[in-house]
Amino acid sequence: MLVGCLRSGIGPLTARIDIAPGIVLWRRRLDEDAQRDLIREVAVRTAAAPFYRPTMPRSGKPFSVEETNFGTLGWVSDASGYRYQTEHPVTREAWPPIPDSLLALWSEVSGYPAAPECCLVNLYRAGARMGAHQDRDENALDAPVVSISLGDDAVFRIGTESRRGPWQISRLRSGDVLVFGGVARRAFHGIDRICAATSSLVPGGGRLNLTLRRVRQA
Ligand code: MD3
Ligand code: FE
Repeated sequence: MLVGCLRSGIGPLTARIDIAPGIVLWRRRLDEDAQRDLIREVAVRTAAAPFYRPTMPRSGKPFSVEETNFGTLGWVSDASGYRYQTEHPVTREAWPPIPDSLLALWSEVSGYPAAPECCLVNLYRAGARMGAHQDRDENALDAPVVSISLGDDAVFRIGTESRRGPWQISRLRSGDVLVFGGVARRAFHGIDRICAATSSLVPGGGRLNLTLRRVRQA
C-alpha cells in the first residue's frame, strides 16, 4: 500500500478535506518527488510554449499573472475578449500536450468520463494576484475544474455564485489539489496574494497553478 502510494506520487500524508459543497481539497496530494517531476514536465513544455502576459478585455491592462497552456485548447485573454483557441498567441504554434501524470490525476479525482482539453498554467511571481472571477468560458459546465498548486503558498478566496460573497479564505500549498464541481463550479474565486519565498520549488521563485478543464461537451 505504501509503495503503491509512493509510486504514483501520492504523498503518504495526503488528506481529503471537504471545504464546501462541490469543493474537495486534497492536501499534499503530490509528494516532493511528484512535484519536482511535474516542474520538469512544465519546463520542457514552456521552452516551446513560453509564458506570456495576457491583457484584459476592453481596457488592455496587463495581468500580473503570466500564462501559457497545454492541451488541444488554451484559454487566452486580450483586448477582444476571453476565449479558447488552438494556438499560442505569440508563437502561433499548437499548445504542447497535457502531461500524462495530469491526465491520470484527472481520472482519479474528477469523476468525469472524458479527458480534459485544457491545462491553463498560471505563473505568479512575488506580488502577482488574481481578482475574484467566475470561470464561465467553458461549454462543459457539468465537468469539474481540477487545480494543482506548486511552489509558494497562496491565499485563496472562494465565494458563491454572487459577487458579494460570503467568502471563505484558505491557504494553498505546494502539492495541493483542488476539485470544483457541481454547485461550486460557478462560484467566484481568486488569489489574494502569494506568500513569497515559502518554497524553493519553482525556478526563479513564485507559484505555479495548473488548472485542468473540459471545454466542450463530451
Ligand atoms: C472555483 N486560478 O485560472 S485555481 C483560474 O490559483 C484560476 O491560479 C486560480 O482561478 C489560481 O481561473 C485558482 C482554483 C480554481 C480554478 C477554477 C475554478 C477554482 C475554481 C472554477 C470554479 C470554481
Ligand atoms: Fe478561475
